[in-house]
Amino acid sequence: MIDLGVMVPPEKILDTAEAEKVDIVGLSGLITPSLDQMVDVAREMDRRRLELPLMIGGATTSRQHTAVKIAPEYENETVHVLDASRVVDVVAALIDPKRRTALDTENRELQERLRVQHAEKVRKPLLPLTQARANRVKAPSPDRPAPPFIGTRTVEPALAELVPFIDWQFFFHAWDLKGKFPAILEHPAARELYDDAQALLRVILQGASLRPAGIYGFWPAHAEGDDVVIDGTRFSFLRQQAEHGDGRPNRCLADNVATADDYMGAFAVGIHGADELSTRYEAAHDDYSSIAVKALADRLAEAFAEFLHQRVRREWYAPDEHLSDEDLLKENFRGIRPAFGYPACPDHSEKGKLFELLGAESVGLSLTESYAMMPAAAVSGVYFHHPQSKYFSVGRIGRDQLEDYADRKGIPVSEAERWLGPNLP
Ligand code: B12
Repeated sequence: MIDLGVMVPPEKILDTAEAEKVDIVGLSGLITPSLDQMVDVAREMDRRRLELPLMIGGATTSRQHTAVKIAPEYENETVHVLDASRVVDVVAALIDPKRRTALDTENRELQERLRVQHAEKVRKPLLPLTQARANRVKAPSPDRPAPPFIGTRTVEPALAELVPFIDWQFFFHAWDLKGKFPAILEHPAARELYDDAQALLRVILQGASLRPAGIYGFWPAHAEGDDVVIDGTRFSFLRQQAEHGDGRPNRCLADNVATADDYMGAFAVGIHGADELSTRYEAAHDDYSSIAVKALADRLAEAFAEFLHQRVRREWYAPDEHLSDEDLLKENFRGIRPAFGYPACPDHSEKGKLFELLGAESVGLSLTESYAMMPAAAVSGVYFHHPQSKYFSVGRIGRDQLEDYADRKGIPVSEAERWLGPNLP
């Protein structure tokens, strides 16, 4: 297997595939912008008349997306592989001429069914944007607590402070072990992994080889339609347009902020040093620790976001908040911290404004041109204090909202289409 790494341009992937005479090309996508690039790779494979199967995987991909958007661009096998444990079987089939034909037939039938299903879903009418807006969440927050300060502050906790906030359940996901923590530890493989991770964590804590650094802030804010305006920065949000038919509102994150005299917060946190440490283990031929370091750094980044959210709630509006670990994990507290890219605010490109507002570079965080954050173990987002604020999925939006959104952001509709791909038919 030739691992080309992350954020590799299509030309390099395909030039390597041709030069090395590989049997199969595999693409992995973590966040939405990579989905479009997968379509580009498929198109380019078609243009080059390659005959290699194309395999698609990664957290942000799906069978539907592969069937509807990627497979139609490439004449040969385009297979979505749900998880890595299936990959050996799929590859074995793809390099065996007889099994390859059978797999291809089955895969094409499946993808055709998925396209039909998709077409049916898309036919379901949406509410016009004006009507969706009229069905907004109308209850304003009973109070608009003043934040502890206006502007930004850096935050550099000791690693040990973040450890209690680690949600171990997701750590096991990285190894495809699914189950609730701590019950999952009854599984011998999970127990072994957990013990190894604890040992590695001790080494990391002693050597201080990973370094947390973040920045957060609060500003006076007000909502203007589906935008929230802060200090000259306009964050544009999207509104659900599905016709729920059961009295539920059509949610938009901007509804959490009042039209005057309110506040909003923001944050960006990262764990530095994971790539360096992981490369050192790799050089010592210890792939297991190399992967474990990255998985731990990811958990610590998420733990950092939880740690900071708790501090923010206590500083801002819940000084007496003391939650059990369970309530903390279940998020039984006031306020949310949605991150751009999550289903409630799917446009990754809003991170550009967020980083500028926060001055996130000052703590060593940066954005790639497709708005992935560096270092990889990083989380950023906004804070809402509204007691009824909650996470939701925007889902499919109509052409009217797409055009309105592009207009609000001052970008061409074609560009908005690119960022909102998964929310469009
Ligand atoms: C861990 C995680 C993180 C970690 C690590 C991220 C990283 N750099 O790797 C942290 C906490 C840092 C993080 C941050 C963010 N995340 Co995140 N994260 C996840 C999470 C929970 C799991 C992803 C994961 O690593 N799983 C473990 C790996 C091994 O699984 P996997 O990627 O699915 O891959 C498996 C299969 O797909 C398959 N596979 C993968 N690739 C390939 C390739 C081939 C060829 C084949 C055959 C198979 C295959 O094999 C793997 C094993 O079975 C997902 C949600 C979820 N449950 O999937 C969100 C998720 C990926 N994150 C998301 C988002 C939005 C973000 C942020 C942008 C949020 C933010 N604004 O801060 C940032 C971005 C970070 C950055 N650097 O830019 C969204 C992406 C949505 C989207 N459509 O874009 C998700 C889907 C959550 C959600 N539902 O909204 N995240």
